[in-house]
Amino acid sequence: MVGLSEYVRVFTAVELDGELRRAIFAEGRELLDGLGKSTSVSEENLHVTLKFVGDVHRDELALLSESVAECATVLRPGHVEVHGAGVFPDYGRPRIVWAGVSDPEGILTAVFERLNEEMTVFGAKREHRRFSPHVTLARVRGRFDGRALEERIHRAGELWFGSLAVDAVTLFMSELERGEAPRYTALGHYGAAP
Ligand code: 3AM
Repeated sequence: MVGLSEYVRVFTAVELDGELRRAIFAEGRELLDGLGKSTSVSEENLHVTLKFVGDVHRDELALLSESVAECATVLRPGHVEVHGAGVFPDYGRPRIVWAGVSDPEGILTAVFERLNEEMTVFGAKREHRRFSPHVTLARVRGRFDGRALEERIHRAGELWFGSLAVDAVTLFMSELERGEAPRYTALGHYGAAP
């Protein structure tokens, strides 16, 4: 059983195309340059999380995939816009630096709401906060000048990254290795009902 755990850490997300990832990553580097301790999400790992599920037993993966597929049937294919940047929870003590995702038609929110209900069957915590779609650029780790970041974001004006075609939900496995970037592997893609 070397390296094989019975449990896998999984989450659902919308993938970004390569061009968007490149643009977002490059801008993120500029925004964060010299501001202090943060860990940037690698270019290949950039995504829009829908619902974090957590550790699920391998034996449950087939059922979980079916459930994600069922949730994805509420997806109305369309576009969302990736623009702007900000932090969670606030510039005074930022923890997450993000690129914004606007979803005026609520296509991501609709799927999130289904997943938020259905994933509780697999041990996920129901999220009570309003869903705020975003692309995490970096996690702040220590001394970091949040006010300087606020100023930079303000000065940058309206950062525009691009339009994202949403037509599927991806179930990702996340493998965490101490001191290394998490490794995300797509276990399945689930599209809208035809
Ligand atoms: O893409 P973002 O950064 O919004 O923060 C984690 C990341 O979201 C989140 O799941 C995504 C993939 O790792 N995440 C990790 N642990 C979590 C937890 N215990 C979590 N979200 C909620 N609860």
